[in-house]
Amino acid sequence: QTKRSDVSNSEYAKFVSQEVPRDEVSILNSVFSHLAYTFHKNPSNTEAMDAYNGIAFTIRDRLLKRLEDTDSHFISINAKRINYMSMEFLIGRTFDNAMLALGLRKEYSAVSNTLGFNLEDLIDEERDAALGNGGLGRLAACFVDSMACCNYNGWGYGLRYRYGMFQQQIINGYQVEAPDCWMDNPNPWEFPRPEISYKVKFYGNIAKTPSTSSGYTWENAVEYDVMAFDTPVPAFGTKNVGNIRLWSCKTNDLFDLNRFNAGDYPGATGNMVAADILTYVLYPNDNQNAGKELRLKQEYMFVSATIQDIIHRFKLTGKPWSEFHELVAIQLNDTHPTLGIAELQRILVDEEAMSWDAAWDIVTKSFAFTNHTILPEALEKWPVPMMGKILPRHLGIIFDINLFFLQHVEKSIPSEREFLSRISIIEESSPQQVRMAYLAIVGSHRVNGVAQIHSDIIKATIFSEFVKVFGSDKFVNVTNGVTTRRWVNQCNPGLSALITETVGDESWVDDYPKAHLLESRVNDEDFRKRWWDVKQANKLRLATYIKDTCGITVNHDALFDIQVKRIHEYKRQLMNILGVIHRYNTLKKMTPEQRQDQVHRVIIFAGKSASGYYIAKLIIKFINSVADVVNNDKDIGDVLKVVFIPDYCVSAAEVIVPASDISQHISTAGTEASGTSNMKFVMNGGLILGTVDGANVEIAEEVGDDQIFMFGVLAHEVDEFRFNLRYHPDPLDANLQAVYDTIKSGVFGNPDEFNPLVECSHGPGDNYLVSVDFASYLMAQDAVDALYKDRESWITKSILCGSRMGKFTSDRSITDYAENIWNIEPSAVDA
Ligand code: B1N
Repeated sequence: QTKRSDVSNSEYAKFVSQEVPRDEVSILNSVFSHLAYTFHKNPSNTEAMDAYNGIAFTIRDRLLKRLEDTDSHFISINAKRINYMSMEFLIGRTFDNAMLALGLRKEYSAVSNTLGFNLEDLIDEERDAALGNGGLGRLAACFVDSMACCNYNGWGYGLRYRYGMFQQQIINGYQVEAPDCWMDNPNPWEFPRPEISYKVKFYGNIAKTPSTSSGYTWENAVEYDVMAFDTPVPAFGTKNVGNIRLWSCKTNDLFDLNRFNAGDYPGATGNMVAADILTYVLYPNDNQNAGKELRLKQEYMFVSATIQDIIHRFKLTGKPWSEFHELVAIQLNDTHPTLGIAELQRILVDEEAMSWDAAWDIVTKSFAFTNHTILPEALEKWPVPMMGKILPRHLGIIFDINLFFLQHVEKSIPSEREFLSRISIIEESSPQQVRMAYLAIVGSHRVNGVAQIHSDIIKATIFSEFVKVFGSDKFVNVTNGVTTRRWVNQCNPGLSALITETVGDESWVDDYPKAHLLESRVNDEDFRKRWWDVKQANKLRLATYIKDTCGITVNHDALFDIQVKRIHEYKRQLMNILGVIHRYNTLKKMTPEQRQDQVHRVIIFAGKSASGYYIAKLIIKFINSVADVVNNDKDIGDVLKVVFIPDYCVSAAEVIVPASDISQHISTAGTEASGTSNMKFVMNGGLILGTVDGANVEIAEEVGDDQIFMFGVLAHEVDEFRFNLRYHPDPLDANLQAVYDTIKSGVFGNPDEFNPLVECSHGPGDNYLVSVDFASYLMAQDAVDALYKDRESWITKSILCGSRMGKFTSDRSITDYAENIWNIEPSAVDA
């Protein structure tokens, strides 16, 4: 029992109920106070990093106050809470975002000037919180932002990795990975909560015992204390503040003093390291399942602490278990947190003395599951022996869940053994495997895909048998979205000013469909010129960034053609660079006069490869080798430049996205579940060149087919083309053959090195249909050139695109989830 002083009705209570002052003088004083007393600085030794810290801590004070108020508000009205469980939160920087959300950016700009610094420079002092790989992690961050902005009671739950997404260096054209030591600096945005901790167990065995209602206990397990760290999420246009609760182990009491005294230092710290290492690193795989034992432990540690915390908070309401699902919704961001289903069931039957059926009813009413990919290599499966060793009780529970599920199926639809083995949660391979997606479907009341085409595909393919079992209504679509706070208002001040002027105020920032008003100005000469100028200024900003990071000078008057995303065969960066070689060949054949007549292009790549993904890494090297040749070719000059920007991350994206004329989203049809950068680029007035895949389809519906460059085979044709490539290949496209000849000539370096790329882009090795789509890709690129020469038409399309993206804000996605899956209502703190 902890001793508590009774401070209710005291001066203390009065103090915390006050608004934190918002005027410049008070802010400046609080900055001075943090500099002097939090950071031990004085006027003669305050550097940019210190100024950033001092200022950030005053923002932190203001956020914390709002976080407390938000929490008390939702507790006082017994609001249902969304628990968004995600192994990844790709947050990026918080400083600028928070100032904008608090509506204090002007004040802070003045304060930093008083300290002798430019606010923009201080913004660059912050390191990204890169606790995610790509789209899936960034989506989670956008969703927490939107839950807060839309006044929903929603928290993110995740892991506090010591090393986030690795830093990518490019050395001799190759990707080299370095650890992301993002915790080296003080982190103003996190609050350690040592008072919030839970025991998480691994290993041990199951014993039969009459003392629990289930008749089982989990014994002889290794136990760790897992502790919470809270990261408040600033929200624009409301006093509500969101929260991301991240877990890591407490390790101090695992130190073995006796071994230390005996001189056995590794032994003395062995248990500490074993606990600490659980949250050392984010696995750097996007759309790939490495299947490592440590990853399974991470998943369970995350899930167990989160479910215990959810139960703890539920119990504080004093409500009966039967109302659990009315107060709690749990969203699984892909299968990574799926063990939560078994964990909640375990706690209810083993520790809360509930019957299996009553517990299962609660579980299935609370959980919902989002699928983000159909790539087979990404679908999580865990070997039964591995799970049995680490989580013996959960494995037993999963077998029981499966047993009852299969019995139910047998009863409701007369089925053959074959059918049962196809839908079984346990795959009968050797060793047996637990199919996590199937467990997630069986344990959830809703399953959703992330764009219409993707939701249709999962129902027709990987989950089709489950549609037969559960009916079609369990499977829904929620098209992804992105937060306009970060991806328009923060990253593109020039465009934001134009929208604000058009709308009349800043209300569009959290009501993005209002941006459609831009369309009314499409024929206004002055507006069109300013629209163009904003884009040119953003391109100049990116050109400077490219100069700083790559040492390459590019002309910002050229067409900026951008493909930035994780490097993956299905995303087809390879097709892009093969197209660049074709362009290079074509230019080389021209006279200097003809060349100067061509649209000048800067082709920009960025993105990380998983560290063990050989072909993806080779693609990076290949892009850099081609870039070297093209950029140093005197004949070519400014007509074509190729750039690979290293270390793509959220803060780099904030510079890159507003600067595109065209961006490429060219995955093989049916492979990209949604994509979210496509939305960001178009919101910022960029056009897109894309395949009929993911959210491209819905973007085209919204902005109009004429506004978008689409090409390539359709999803339903892919299998047939694959089959033909294998057994009845067409002769190779002449342009592609010429590109291969150039590679084989050795101009880009040793052709043997790049031969695997030739082999996987045509014939039976061409799994992603590069050779099939190549001709139509080049035609689409020609159409891009033609339109860019007609500047007025280009500007019109750009404005129409920018104005018609209202659907793709994550506020809309979150409202869809709230209404169709979570069944919750918003409530504002100050309402
Ligand atoms: O999720 C994004 C989508 O917009 C993208 O299309 C999709 O590729 C991405 C295992 C994944 N799907 N699967 C992953 C990430 C990490 C991991 O360990 C799979 N990421 C996506 C948001 O819906």
